Amino acid sequence: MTGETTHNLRGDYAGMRPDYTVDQAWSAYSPEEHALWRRLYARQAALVPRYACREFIDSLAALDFGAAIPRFDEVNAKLARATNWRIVAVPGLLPDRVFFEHLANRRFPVTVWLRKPEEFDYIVEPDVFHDFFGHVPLLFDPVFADYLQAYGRGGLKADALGAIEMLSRLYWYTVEFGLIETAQGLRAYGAGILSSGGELPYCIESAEPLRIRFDLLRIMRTRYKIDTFQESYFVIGGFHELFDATAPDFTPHYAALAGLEPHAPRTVLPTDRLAG
Ligand code: HBI
Ligand code: FE
Repeated sequence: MTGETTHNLRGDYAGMRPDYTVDQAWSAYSPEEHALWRRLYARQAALVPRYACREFIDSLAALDFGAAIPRFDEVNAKLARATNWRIVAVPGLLPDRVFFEHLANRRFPVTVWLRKPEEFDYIVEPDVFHDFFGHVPLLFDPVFADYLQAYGRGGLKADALGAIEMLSRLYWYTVEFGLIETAQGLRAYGAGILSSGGELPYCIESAEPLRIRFDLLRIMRTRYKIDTFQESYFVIGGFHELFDATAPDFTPHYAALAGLEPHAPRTVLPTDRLAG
């Protein structure tokens, strides 16, 4: 979301603080919402052992938040000890700059509202299930946690250089829809996949999508679609690869890509190394 407005979004932005955070009114969640949370959790938890990366599986097992919508302050006590991150409650999608500012300070924004039962299979905007189930477990992995903070810092610089669109592709093809090569084969680490009932098996088993080895410039030049399963996935060998690739300053990358036509999501380039 690169627009600066938060209009026509679902969340209640009225009472938020200047940094866009709100309180998680945990007692306001209804029994029906906790029941929907349990159904969403049960569906994904059944898929995770076969399709998620080891770091996600281990962290999910240690957290144990399947019985009800989690209390953010309870998880924050554990998260602070693990990687000095914490989650902050927000009304929903944030303007890019605000979002980057939180990540740069090891704060992950988690939406407070839960989808409706009829959105069980698909939701457009991230809700508390997408944000919490999809993103929070990997905040407990030290390398991934450092990558995310580096991403946030990079985002603030990208904002100043007008390069946010290229950087949001990196977020999309790693943090949201990334795949990782493991000894057991391809696994998912992207939150958009891990929180999706259909895309989690699809991204590993389907012959449809392209699976391309991670290539930073290639990713920053590749468009993505937000309302279908991905047509291309990018594959890393480990979280260190993400962290190392994004350590150097991106200014030369932005200069190299400036003015070049972005690739459509389904493009295959002669330089692509296909994986899996
Ligand atoms: N806001 N709350 C929230 N969560 C996100 O994942 C998010 C966002 N704003 C912008 C955004 N993601 C992406 O455009 C990033 O690439 C910046
Ligand atoms: Fe997300």
